[in-house]
Amino acid sequence: MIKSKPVDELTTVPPLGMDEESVRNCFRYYYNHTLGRSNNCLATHYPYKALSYTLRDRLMERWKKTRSAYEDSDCKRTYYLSLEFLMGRALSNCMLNLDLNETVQASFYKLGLDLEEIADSEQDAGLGNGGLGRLAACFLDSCATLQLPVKGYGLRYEYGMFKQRIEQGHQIEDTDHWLLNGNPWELERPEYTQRIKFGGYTEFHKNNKGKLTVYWNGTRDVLAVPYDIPIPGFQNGTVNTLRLWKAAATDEFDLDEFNMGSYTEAVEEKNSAEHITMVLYPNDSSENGKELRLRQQYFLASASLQDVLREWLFRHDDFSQFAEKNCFQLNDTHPTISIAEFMRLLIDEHEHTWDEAWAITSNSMAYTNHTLLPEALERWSVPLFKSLLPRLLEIIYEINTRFLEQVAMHWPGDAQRRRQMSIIEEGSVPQVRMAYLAIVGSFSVNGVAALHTELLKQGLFNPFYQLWPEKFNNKTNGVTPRRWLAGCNPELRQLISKKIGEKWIKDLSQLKQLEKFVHKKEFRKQWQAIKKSNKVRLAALIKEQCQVDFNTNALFDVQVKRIHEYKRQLLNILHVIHLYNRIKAGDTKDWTPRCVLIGGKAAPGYAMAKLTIKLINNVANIVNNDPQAKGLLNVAFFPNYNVSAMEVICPGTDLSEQVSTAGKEASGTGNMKFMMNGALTIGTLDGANIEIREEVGADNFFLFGLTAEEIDTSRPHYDPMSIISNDTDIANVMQILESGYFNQCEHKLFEPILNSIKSSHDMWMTLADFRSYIDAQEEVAIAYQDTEKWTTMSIINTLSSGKFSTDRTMQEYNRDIWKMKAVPAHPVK
Ligand code: 26Q
Repeated sequence: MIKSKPVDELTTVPPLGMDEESVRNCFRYYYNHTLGRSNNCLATHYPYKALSYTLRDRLMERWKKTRSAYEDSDCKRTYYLSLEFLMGRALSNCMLNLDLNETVQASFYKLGLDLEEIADSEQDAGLGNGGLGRLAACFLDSCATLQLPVKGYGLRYEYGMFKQRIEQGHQIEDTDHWLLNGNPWELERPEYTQRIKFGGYTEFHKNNKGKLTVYWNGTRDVLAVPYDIPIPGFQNGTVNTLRLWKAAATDEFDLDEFNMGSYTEAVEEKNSAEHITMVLYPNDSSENGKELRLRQQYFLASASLQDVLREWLFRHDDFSQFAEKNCFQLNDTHPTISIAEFMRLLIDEHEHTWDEAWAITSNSMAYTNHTLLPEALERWSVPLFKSLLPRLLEIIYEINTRFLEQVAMHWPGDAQRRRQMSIIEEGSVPQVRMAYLAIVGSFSVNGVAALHTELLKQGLFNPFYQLWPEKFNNKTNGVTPRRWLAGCNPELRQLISKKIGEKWIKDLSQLKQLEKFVHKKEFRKQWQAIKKSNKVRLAALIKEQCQVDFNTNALFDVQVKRIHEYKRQLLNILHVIHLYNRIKAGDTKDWTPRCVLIGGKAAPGYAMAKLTIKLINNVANIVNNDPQAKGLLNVAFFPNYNVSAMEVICPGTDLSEQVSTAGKEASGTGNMKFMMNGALTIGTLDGANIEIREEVGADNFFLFGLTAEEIDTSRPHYDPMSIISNDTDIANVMQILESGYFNQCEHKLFEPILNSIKSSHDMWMTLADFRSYIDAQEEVAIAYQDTEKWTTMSIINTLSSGKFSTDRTMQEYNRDIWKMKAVPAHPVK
């Protein structure tokens, strides 16, 4: 930290002005007075905290004005229920949205503090695995910017996504204790604590009016304490809320144990209550069936629904208008237990009949699906459900019985249909199929890209589509242009704004206006200079994180995302090996120097994904240390890929790798961040790649590989061994891998990978696309040599990325599903 001047003491509360002096005084007050730091304190943490408080104060009044505007207008609201919100850092985002960037910069200059270093010391809020969690964060940003009354509900995990280290090429997981030094962005709200039931049994009694009433007794209860996080819109006075629940023990002891003298054992029970929000599950692509995960899901659902009902009843006498005025958007099946919980609350606690409760529930729930992988569809064992949530299981059975009557009416006499569509899957251990519960209990079911929605309708959920075609709709994902262009690429922001003004930040379709400048010499030069400068920044980060030198004149070829077989990081590394073979064979005429960056976390229990990381690291090690490859090819594995890393990576990327097996990636959103920042895509016709290619034009996209349909039709005859024997490049890649060249002291280490590539049952059909991939990469290499052509393509990528703003996505959700009116915040005096 550069600190040439002391931070003068200030002990009176300064005004909340947005000018430089007020901001500086407020910072001084917090730094010296509230935090009690002296001038010679060197840690970046305290200035970070003092600045955060300074900004938070300025959010606070806007937060209240937003809340009162929503209350006064009695507007319709939406609740985004999600087990994940991958928020990343808050501070610089807050400065951007309050338009305080330059002001704070000026204050810090006067104080002699380094703003960048201080902003960099903020921990990422890593409360998500990947795409689905980051999407939730981008959605909140867009809703605040569009002034839509949307509140996020999630869990306040004590430990977020694990931190990844690489040791001898292997992934090592460290815990992410992100709250250790406190979180200046959260506001505890103990007055809204909710009580959540677990376990116990149900009893049926007639109440005094002769009505049959269900009591859920003998439960072990846990408290849910809310923490609110402000979500500022872009320079519009709106501040929405993300409410995260923390689990806390009730003050009740197990009195028997207590009286028997087992004081500590009785207190220990507190521990198990608080475990519920201890840790985020780090697997993002397979169901895991663990009891604690079901506890988390129910805890979120019950706390959030009770909270919404409490607020509703504060202002309304009954539920007659509830579904008109409220909508719950379920982020995948993870919060789907909400459907049964809402039924329970309405029937057992608010005395509604089944039919009334069902009308309210099924008209207020909407479900978003994020995966086509059958192994990722959540199922819970009936016995587990029964022991943990006995009342909810009864309700699910009743929902299913009534639903199957509908199926029987639609397909009379078709027992197979009923079995196929049943929410309860029969078997030795019967299972609750959460996706089916979500479809049955929601008025809207959406996929996250055009192809994905089509595949849901024609494949996975086809029987449901036949029954209720009107429920199904597509909502192509997006990313917020605030964080993913204006925030992470300030130089490009400035250049764009100089040409077309600042309006594009709130209306990304305006980037089209850059068309006028595509062929302007000066503009192109600046475009190139900015890409270069972002590559320099990225290269420095790679040097620091990976100890690998990336030459900024080379093509920066990047694949960052969770490590999974379907995403085919293997295909990428096989191509690297192919390039290396060419170098070794002296086949380097007209070579395009290339630096390949791969990053991402593997689920801790996913052996193949972890072995892929090891292979990438081993190949990197050999290639980077081979003098023959020097200046031609470099490879690095980026450790602990997260939101903040992406903010440096995407602006410095030339080539974005989106190479999943067609039909497997629901949408992808990294692809959109790269495109916005002027990277070109090499990709398959999968997920949102298809729409990216449509927007940018086939000439500005490097396409390869089989289509989803071709994958399906060729799967039965897939013969990787014959592909190997008929293609010498591929044979050479397999040969060097099998020779143990990349695992010289680690005999047979990569055997599982080699076997899966060579297997005719390889689910991901890696070799089916390898030749086409090599050829497309060769086209990339040639295109990159023509700097002028590449620059044109890069500009066209950015100016065509308007569709992929979450502002557009949110407007579509609102138009088709939520049907809310925008509500401007009351002005701040
Ligand atoms: C399930 C059961 C138990 C524990 C964890 C999970 C779990 C957690 C996270 C399952 C899945 C996820 C996350 C999935 C995800 O991120 N999917 C991605 O969603 C993006 C946003 O729609 C898409 O762009 C990606 O294509 C999709 O893979």
